[in-house]
Amino acid sequence: MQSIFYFVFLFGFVQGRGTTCCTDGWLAFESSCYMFGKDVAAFTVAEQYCRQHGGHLIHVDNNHENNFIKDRLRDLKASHFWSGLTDEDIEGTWVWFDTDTNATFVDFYTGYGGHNNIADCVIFAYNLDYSWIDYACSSAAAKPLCERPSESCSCESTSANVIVG
Ligand SMILES: *[C@@H]1O[C@H](CO)[C@@H](O)[C@H](O)[C@H]1NC(C)=O
Ligand SMILES: [Ca+2]
Ligand SMILES: [Ca+2]
Repeated sequence: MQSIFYFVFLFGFVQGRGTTCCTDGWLAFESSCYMFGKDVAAFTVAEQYCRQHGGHLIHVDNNHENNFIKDRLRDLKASHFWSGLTDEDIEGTWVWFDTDTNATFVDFYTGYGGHNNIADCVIFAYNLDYSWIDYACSSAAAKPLCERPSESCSCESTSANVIVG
């Protein structure tokens, strides 16, 4: 009996550590959760949608995150998706909407992401294998791709409960 309790404790501990928890409808990757919206909208409407669900349009930190997202998009979605990247304030300076910080990583398709005053928001372009292109923010041409931090979760008690039950 003692060893069973020990096992339950250990299992719960190991599961809880490093396990990313996301609520239903959100996909876990590292310390974030992602949701792929179902309806096309303009950039600001897409950002509002993400906020209503506790997040923002995706902030792509690095190639690792970008590759993960592009793989998911290839698997599942034949549509453009908005990221949270914009050069609306200073033409040609790409800034993440959630943190108001300059981008350190970008994945623009060749010929995009330069100076184009009518294309100030960024989509994952499905016709270009989900490389990024700058696009008119007001165009209802892409679906929201939302990101929010994962919860520090109740996986421990959940998995322990499953075993005890
Ligand atoms: C962001 O980039 C612009 C243009 O390259 C630069 O002028 C500005 O100082 C940068 N901001 C920060 C906080 O690094
Ligand atoms: Ca991110
Ligand atoms: Ca622009």
